[in-house]
Amino acid sequence: LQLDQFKAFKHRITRFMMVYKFALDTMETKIETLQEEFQFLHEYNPIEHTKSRLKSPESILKKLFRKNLPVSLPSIQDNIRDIAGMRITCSFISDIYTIQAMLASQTDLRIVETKDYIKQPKPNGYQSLHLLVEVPVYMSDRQENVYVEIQIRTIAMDFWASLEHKIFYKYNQSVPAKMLSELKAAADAATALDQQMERLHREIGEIKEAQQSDDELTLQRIMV
Ligand code: 0O2
Repeated sequence: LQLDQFKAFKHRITRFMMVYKFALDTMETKIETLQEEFQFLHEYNPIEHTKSRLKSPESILKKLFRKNLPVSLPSIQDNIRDIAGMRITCSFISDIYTIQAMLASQTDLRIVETKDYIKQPKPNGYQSLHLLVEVPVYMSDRQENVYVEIQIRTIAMDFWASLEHKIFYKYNQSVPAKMLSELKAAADAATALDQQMERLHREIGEIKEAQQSDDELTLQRIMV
């Protein structure tokens, strides 16, 4: 490869990846806005934390090879849909669906695919809600619709997935059977914990609501 050819290639790749970074920036701003407004309206924040990442060129190439796909920018654009990825960790299961509904109502976002591994966990116990969204990105000379993969999960689901991922790679992807069944049991324990927390959350909400209507009644009596 000549130096000027290499420079041109690097320029193309950088510009290609830039679009995904802008799509992630757009999604981050959207989530921050939702979070702030939700906090203001309901005095409660449904999001514990968010994390965004761009897939490394090495991982992109590995995925192309694994799936036997052509190595070219159009092929990457069409086939690798998780170049831009965002993970949203929520406090409670219901928060996950609240976020999903809020995103679904945004007219400039298109939800291309939904994989609900909470209603139907993977056989190993993995749980998360995956949304593939198409985000418009406005460049100096054109508009591009860019895929962003959003994974929404609770703290317990995230805890499980992070450790499972580490174990999976530690054992070079062939985890001993005993460990697999222990991981599945740990996923069930995480589900039980999430369900218990959800019940507590609902009860606290009901108490808060009753308290609020009591306060409103008292205020009305004072005003009369
Ligand atoms: P990374 O490093 O997190 O990006 P795809 O391979 O994406 O074309 P697939 O497998 O149908 O197709 O996608 P799916 O089911 O939406 O899952 C993709 C991502 O979900 C994975 O990305 C993981 O982040 C996460 N995930 C899915 N299954 C599991 C699991 O069993 N354990 C854990 N810990 N995470 C999981 P990548 O590309 O594998 O990796």
